[in-house]
Amino acid sequence: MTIRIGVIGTGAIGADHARRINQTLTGGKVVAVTDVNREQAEAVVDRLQLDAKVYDNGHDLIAAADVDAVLVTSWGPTHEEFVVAAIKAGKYVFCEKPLATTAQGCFNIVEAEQAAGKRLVQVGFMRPYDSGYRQLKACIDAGDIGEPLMIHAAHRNPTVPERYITEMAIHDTLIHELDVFRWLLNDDYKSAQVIFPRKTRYTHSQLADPQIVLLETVKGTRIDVEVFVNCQYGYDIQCSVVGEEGIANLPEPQSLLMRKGAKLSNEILMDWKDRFIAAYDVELQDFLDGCNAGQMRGASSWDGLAAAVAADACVKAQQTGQIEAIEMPPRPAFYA
Ligand code: NAI
Ligand code: NAD
Ligand code: ISE
Repeated sequence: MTIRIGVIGTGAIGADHARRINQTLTGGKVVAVTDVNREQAEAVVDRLQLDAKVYDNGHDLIAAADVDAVLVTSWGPTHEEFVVAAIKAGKYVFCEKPLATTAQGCFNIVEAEQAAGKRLVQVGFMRPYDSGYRQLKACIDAGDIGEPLMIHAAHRNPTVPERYITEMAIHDTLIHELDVFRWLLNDDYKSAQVIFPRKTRYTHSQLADPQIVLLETVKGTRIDVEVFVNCQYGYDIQCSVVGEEGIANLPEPQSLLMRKGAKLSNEILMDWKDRFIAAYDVELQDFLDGCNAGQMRGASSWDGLAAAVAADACVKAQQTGQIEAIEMPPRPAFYA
């Protein structure tokens, strides 16, 4: 069956996901779009030649009888409202990260989903679908480097838009690490601390950049993550897991090794769309297949909540300068 999809938010990733659903993946078709900037939604319909109706707002799109499932790709602070509405309408919903910008927002979603009696939500954490991270996890799970003791990681963007502010380094950017390390280590977090190095001149007064986040897991693994979102030189994701018997590094994306002008060089990608292109494809195909099978897979609302609980503690740690505790509530059987 072809799943008829409605897309809320036709910005960078909304448009990219609409493209992949209609042109790359199987089993789905975009039939409805909406954006607070209506002209942009119309331009995306035009550019991608979508046979899709443009709705005035997300709620009308969710209610539309010919929309089977919803993609929430609007700005983070709008996610909770649309995800809860989709759940109440009994529709499957793929929500880009973060599920909500606070743990409370995620709690509200988890409660709505449990009241609906069935998993309806997949969160857009695509890294567990990336082949590099899958290799890393397979290596850890096989015990190839012994128990993981430390992780050194970096999440670097060349630049970010002006509206990106200090706390977004956590709930918009670090949120990927907060998700993927739980999955990689099969562990939860215990505490967080945030350290602010000297500021880059490429930032502005509302954004402390770079930041270093120090995490401790329940099992005692220590993690340091550099979040640097105006690094200029590229989109660069690094992850090095130090174990008892060896070190496993996230593979670099494949790129041409070039000899030219007395230099030996590899290209570094500039855009997350390219860095994780294959992972987004597999992730969204999994969502479409899940809609068809009547069973959601991938990251659940509970995973979204777990990342948000850790993110709240990191935001608090940004403000206090202290080590902040991370306390996960017990996992309901619904999400076992
Ligand atoms: P963007 O700013 O390019 O697009 C967001 C769009 O949502 C804009 O067109 C805006 O007009 C629209 N919008 C905002 N509020 C709305 C509302 N109430 N109703 C309808 N439309 C609304 O941002 P971008 O980069 O596409 O990010 C969108 C979401 O996707 C964010 O949650 C972001 O965190 C996530 N994202 C995830 C990535 C990943 O790697 N998984 C990569 C990039 C973004
Ligand atoms: P799985 O599908 O049984 O999931 C394992 C557990 O991990 C579940 O409890 C789930 O809640 C949790 N989980 C899933 N996504 C998470 C996330 N983002 N953060 C934290 N926890 C998360 O086991 P699996 O085989 O590891 O598959 C994970 C996902 O990857 C599945 O959705 C699967 O369809 C997909 N997958 C992709 C590929 C690929 O080649 N890309 C291969 C196999 C599986
Ligand atoms: C963006 O929303 C993403 O999710 C990207 O993967 C991340 O690198 C970036 O910092 C976010 O703003």
